[in-house]
Amino acid sequence: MKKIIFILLLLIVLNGCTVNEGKIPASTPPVVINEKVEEEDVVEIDEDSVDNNVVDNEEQHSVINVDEPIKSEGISQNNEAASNVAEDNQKIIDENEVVEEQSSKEMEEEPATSGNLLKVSGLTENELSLSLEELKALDELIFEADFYSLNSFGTTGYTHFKGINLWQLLEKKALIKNEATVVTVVAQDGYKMQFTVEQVKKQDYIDETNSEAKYPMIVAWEENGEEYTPDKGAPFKLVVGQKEAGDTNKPQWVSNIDSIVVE
Ligand SMILES: Nc1nc2c(c(=O)[nH]1)N[C@H]1C(S)=C(S)[C@@H](COP(=O)(O)O)O[C@H]1N2
Ligand SMILES: [Mo]
Repeated sequence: MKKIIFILLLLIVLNGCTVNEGKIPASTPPVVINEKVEEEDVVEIDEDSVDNNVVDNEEQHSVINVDEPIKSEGISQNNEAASNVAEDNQKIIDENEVVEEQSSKEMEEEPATSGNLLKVSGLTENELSLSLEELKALDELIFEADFYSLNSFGTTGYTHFKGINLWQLLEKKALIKNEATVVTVVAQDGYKMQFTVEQVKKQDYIDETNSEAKYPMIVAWEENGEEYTPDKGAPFKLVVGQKEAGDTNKPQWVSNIDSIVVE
């Protein structure tokens, strides 16, 4: 009988031990780490990460991705884990590249938004670099009207613009030279439209829906009663009517003009 009780006790103790062996010691933070493995989709977690008791998600992320590639150089028995780590690391590098591109773009755009000057250069007696306020002060050159637009998809519309007569700006303020033949309007995003001097000189662009309309090319700073705000780029838009009925004039409207180059 004693023997039977002893065997029973022994079985209970042994059974208890197997259960306990399956458990992770209470001193480690198993729940967090195990969840972490699923969340991060990391195939392998090494002992170091557990021992470090890294609990914070962000920190652990960086511990796994930054430290592991260095460690994996010495671990040859698990190529899959190493390549996973390498992939993960590549992801981090790519993300950093994107961040760097964004920040350098911001840096490029910063002077533009703080400067936002309309430049006129090339074959002129007077190179111009005008702020919005300076442009608005050229009262006698201001033109305002509803412009009809047609784009390449056939979309039409009317937009009220207020701005400066471009030919008069070139003739009276920039003092364009006689030998000039081409005017290129360049936007901050690199978009540009090229015109002959004759095209810029023309003061009777049409609206195919309104036989009375006659428009010059203008550099507008106000659209439908609202001024462009400098935080959205240089507040100058080239606006031009149609040469003839069916002329798709909208693509010629250059937003955020940076400079006008005369050649
Ligand atoms: N700076 C700049 N201006 C631009 C463009 C551009 O990409 N960049 N696209 C042009 C084209 S193709 C069209 S149809 C119109 C579109 O004007 P919206 O953006 O006001 O519709 O802007 C024109 N002006
Ligand atoms: Mo367009």
